[in-house]
Amino acid sequence: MERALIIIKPDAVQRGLIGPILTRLEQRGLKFVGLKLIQVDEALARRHYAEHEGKAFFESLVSYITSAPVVVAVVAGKPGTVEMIRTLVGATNPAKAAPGTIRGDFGIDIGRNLIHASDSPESGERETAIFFKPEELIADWSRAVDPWVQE
Ligand code: IDP
Ligand code: MG
Repeated sequence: MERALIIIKPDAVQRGLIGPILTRLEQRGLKFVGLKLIQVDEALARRHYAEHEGKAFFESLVSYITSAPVVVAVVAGKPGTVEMIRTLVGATNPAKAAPGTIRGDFGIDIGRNLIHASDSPESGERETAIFFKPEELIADWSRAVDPWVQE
């Protein structure tokens, strides 16, 4: 199984896009194993985005992600799930993201790109552990619809 951490970022929460963005993931057939509304503090933001420390946009990224509540979620699925979610999310810069992707349908600015999704299974594990305690995840629930989504 692979897991991806999803963050519905402050701009999307403020714009009333929690539902539409979750729907994109849900209607694809993806399965949530964790979901909550939180306020990210500076320490958490710096930890999550540690790979970008020192880049020109880093400080504005920290202030963006801490500027209002976010929804964090964990999606689990078979190998390839993380890559599939990245395709669904679209290019980092919404101005260049393909129509039909979340960023390509809802955004226009790289500094307000609505959603985070883990970029590899390894990142998915690292980021899930940053945002969720093990007891907050429901790893083993089964959906009645599963056999209709996956052969
Ligand atoms: P990703 O979210 O598509 O994985 P990353 O390159 O990992 O993109 O960058 C992390 C986040 O940092 C982006 O989602 C975006 O919010 C922000 N960011 C990246 N590049 C820029 C930039 O050039 N200007 C402003 N913000 C940026
Ligand atoms: Mg990234």
